[in-house]
Parts: sequence; C-alpha cells; structure tokens
Amino acid sequence: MITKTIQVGFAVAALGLVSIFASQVKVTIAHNPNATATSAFKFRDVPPPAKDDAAFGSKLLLLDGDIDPNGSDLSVLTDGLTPTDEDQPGANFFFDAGTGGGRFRIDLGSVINVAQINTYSWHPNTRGPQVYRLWASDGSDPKFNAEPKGSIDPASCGWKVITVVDTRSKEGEDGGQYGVSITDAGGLLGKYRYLLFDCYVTEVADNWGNTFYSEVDVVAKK
Ligand SMILES: [Ca+2]
Repeated sequence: MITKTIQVGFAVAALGLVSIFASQVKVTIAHNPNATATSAFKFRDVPPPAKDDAAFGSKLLLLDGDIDPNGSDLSVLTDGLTPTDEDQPGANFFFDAGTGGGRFRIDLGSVINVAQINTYSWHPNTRGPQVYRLWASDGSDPKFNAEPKGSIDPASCGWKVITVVDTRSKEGEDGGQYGVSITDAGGLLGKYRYLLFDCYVTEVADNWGNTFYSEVDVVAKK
C-alpha cells in the first residue's frame, strides 16, 4: 500500500478585522494496487467505507454533466456499500464515457460539525484514480445558491473551497483501489450542510477517464 499526505493551508481574513485564522486541511491518499485490492476496501492510513456516517442515505443532486447509463445513479455513493469486484459498473457512479466530468451535491439535511470527508473508488486502470475539487457550505450566505450549475463559480454564491484531490501518480500506473480522507489538523473541517464535488477526468487520451466512485463518507465530529 502506498500513502501520501498533502498539507494545504488557507489563511482567511474575516469581516475586515485583523483576526486571521488558519485551517490546515490534510488530504491523505491511500492506494491498493490491482494485485492487492480486495472487496474489503482496507487501507493503511484511511478508514474503510462506513455505513453509519453522516452522509448515509443523504440527498444527492446532479448539477452538471451526464451520468453513464452503464453505472448506477448518485445514490450508490451514500448507500454504505462498495463493489465486490475491480470492474463493477453497477456498484459505482461515474460520468458518461467521453465527457469531461461534472458536478454533484450532497445535502446532509442540517449543519453538522464535519471531521472527515472520505471518498472511495475502484477500477483496474484509468478510472481508478480520483481527481476532484471539493466545496462546502452551511447555506447561511445571503447570496447562497444551493444549486450552482457548472457554469457558476461556487465561490461567488456562498461556497468555500475545501481542497483539490488528485490521486494520480507521475508514473501513471494508477489502476486499483483508492481511499481518500480529508481532515483538518485541528480536528474540525468545518460546520457544513452542503458538499459540492467538481469531478474531473483522470486522462483525455481515450473515453475512459471518468472515475468509478464507489462511496462518499462524511464523518461528524464526536
Ligand atoms: Ca456505495
């Protein structure tokens, strides 16, 4: 298993005051290559997919892009289940072949203290790695747009960028299973109700660059 950690720091000045606080978003990427990936979805430094997390059964909404009819709809991302095989379209959500990704939203139903956001994927080659930008909101901004289409910059309507995830390696031998865990050094990512995922293709050399996403977990701070 290979694990790498990326530290992303944001400094935010609020309300024109000198008050500056820093959050330390940490992205932990775990990879099980094809030879060792199993249906157990076990990783060294990322927890396995959960069923009792805050995203279980939450409402999902497609905001941009086309769903591949060979795969599942968005609900597969929060059903607590993961594929039992490395190439199982019906157990994954993915954007349509030959398209450039898309955007979807998770509504947790109410504002919660989010400690972790974990994403899981599995495919034997170019649809294994994950490349996305994650946004979040508590919905309180007067300009808040709960359903920003792909042409709208979420930053302009009450959303905050949490981080960018890119699990691809320089070597490009990226098939297998991925677990990504997004946390904060302080223990709390933030108080959020909505999460927005801008998903990108892992490559454009052929039509098979849209990731097979298996599950998204949101872990509330205890
Ligand atoms: Ca699932």
